[in-house]
Amino acid sequence: MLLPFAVAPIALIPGMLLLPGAAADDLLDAALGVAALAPPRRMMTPMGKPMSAAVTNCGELGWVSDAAGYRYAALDPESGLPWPALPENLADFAARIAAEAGFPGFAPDACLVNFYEPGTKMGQHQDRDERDFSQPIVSLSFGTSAVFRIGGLKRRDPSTTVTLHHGDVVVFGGPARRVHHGIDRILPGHHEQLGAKRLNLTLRKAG
Ligand code: MD3
Ligand code: FE
Repeated sequence: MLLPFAVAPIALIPGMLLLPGAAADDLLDAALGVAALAPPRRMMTPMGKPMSAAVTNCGELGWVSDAAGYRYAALDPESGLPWPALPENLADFAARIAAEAGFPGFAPDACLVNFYEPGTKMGQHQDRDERDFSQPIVSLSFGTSAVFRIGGLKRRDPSTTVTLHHGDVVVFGGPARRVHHGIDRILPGHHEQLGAKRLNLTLRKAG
């Protein structure tokens, strides 16, 4: 049997496990393949403002935002086509990491891909468009580093920050699944494939 974790996991808050550098570059390559098929775009918030991050998706379902609200959709509204398939290495990696974190049987059907330029951020929010909050979310970060803010279940709860680096993986489950969170700042830096950008993947069971 393989060792449970290749790197020592760090419990950030109950239910939130950071695995520094656990994601290898083949997972980044898979994400860039998805972006080549379904180009990242800045979606409109229901309030009519463009989101800061450019997003795309792969898998059976993709997260979309427009004047009608936030939801998961089987078709890319830009092309009218199904989202690209969820690459097998990403699905397998997320399932393995989730199982090791105490969530056996995680079978992601959606992967949201966020691209951040320097100077962009993502405001504090909860992820609540998924059907079953007993299912975790697995996040992979690539490229330049970012200041990730972790709050609590209520918007006004105290928050802390942690910097996420290239290859870092975070599992959000159990009591951490519904906490407020956001990206305060993208740090300056350079990556061979991504330049100054940061790429974040979140693997989810949405449907
Ligand atoms: C905590 N993305 O896509 S990943 C998002 O770096 C999102 O692009 C950020 O928040 C990013 O919704 C943060 C970390 C993350 C993702 C999902 C969570 C943290 C979470 C769901 C529940 C709790
Ligand atoms: Fe989120």
